[in-house]
Amino acid sequence: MTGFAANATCEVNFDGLVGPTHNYSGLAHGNIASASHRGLVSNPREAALQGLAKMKALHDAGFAQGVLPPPPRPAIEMLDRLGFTGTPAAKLAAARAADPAIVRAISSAAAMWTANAATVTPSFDAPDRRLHFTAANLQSSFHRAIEAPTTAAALAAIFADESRFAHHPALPATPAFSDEGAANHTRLAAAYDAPGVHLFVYGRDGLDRGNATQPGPKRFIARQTLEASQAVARQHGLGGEQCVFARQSGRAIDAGVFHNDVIAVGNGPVLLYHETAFAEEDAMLAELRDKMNARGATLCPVRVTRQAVSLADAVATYLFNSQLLTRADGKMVVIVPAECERHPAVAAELDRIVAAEANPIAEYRAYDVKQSMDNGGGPACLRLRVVLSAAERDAMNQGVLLNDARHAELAAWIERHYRDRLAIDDLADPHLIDETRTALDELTALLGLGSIYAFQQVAN
Ligand code: SUG
Repeated sequence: MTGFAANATCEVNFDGLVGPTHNYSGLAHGNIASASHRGLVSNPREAALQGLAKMKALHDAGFAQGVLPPPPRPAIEMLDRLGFTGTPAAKLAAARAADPAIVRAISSAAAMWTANAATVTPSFDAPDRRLHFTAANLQSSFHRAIEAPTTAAALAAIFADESRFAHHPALPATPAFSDEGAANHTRLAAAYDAPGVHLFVYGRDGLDRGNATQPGPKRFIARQTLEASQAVARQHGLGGEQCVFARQSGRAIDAGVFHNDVIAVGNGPVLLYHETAFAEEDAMLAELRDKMNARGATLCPVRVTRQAVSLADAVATYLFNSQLLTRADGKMVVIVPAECERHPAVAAELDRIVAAEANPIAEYRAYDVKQSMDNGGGPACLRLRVVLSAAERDAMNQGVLLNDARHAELAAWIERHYRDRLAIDDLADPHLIDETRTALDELTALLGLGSIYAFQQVAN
């Protein structure tokens, strides 16, 4: 069953399939969960099954669900660029001897958080009526910067028809254009097939003009720059009347809000956010409201105060890293991490939001994605939203759309190939190279993607 009419424009959530090397290396900057779980033994099989169970539950509830494949890890081709030579196993051994931190970085399964994979503009809003993608450069950390080329290749293979889908190059991978993708971008509109206003949230200026006015974060770096957000909007052909660029509050970043989707989520005309999210809340709301009004939409802000949920509790439970989805009856359901249900203040706030008449949120559902949560990735991090018309859904690769049969195949594939424990020292195990390559070779066949990985094209 589907919650949308077959000919309707709808949002498809593309969740990242958790890769076989999911681990707790504590690599992520400004991400408190990642830092505090550093060194723990992970369970990649459980992580992948938890993610797949969420996808299946949403599919069963009538929401269109897609899946994005993980990149090969360890990323052996990166070792070539760093001067290591020999067979793949020899390169891995040499990297371990030279610097185990390199092995940890090239083994990260962080691509599972596909909210950071790309920024996507629906065709409805683009002047050329094509759907636009920009893979994020993720330049603020080495373990994530290496995702961009594989992400771009996967998106190009899935959305191949150039008359409908436009793929832009990732922005220059330098601090001035630091881009972390859709985690800092929200489209607000009356409906999926109504004109949208794009809220781009950034943490700092990328280029120094000598006139910085806002206090930035002091403890952690801001990962998204204004210049990056503006460049993505330009690539996609979005005009000034379609965009709002708003600065994150430095205080939120310092409290562990490394992406705006840790503190705000939007869907349709609804923006659910914590009062500490933005540097200039009132000005942001006024601009958003005006631009939405001009495009026939009425903003519905749902504000959570510090009294109701402290900033620390919002970060610890990932209340805002939730998926806000439109049900078939037009009401919304909010998909939250299981941690929210167990937290009395957060659960009470969810009850209040659901009961309030002033917003269309009518229900919340909690899912267990703990393996991902412990690295700082909740339900919203795990998915890339793509608004697709019926014709675009028909034109894309069908193999990555979840259905009962594909779910069963993926679950069996995970059971066949994934380990149930992975310690940091295991990342240098040369068997992981062949294990993951064999698994991903099968996966690309299963999803009908062809050869999208470098190792499938050349021996390396
Ligand atoms: O970039 N964690 C990710 C979590 C990303 C969450 N995404 C969104 N909020 N949209 C990050 O901080 C930890 C990986 C490690 O240690 O291997 C990590 O990269």
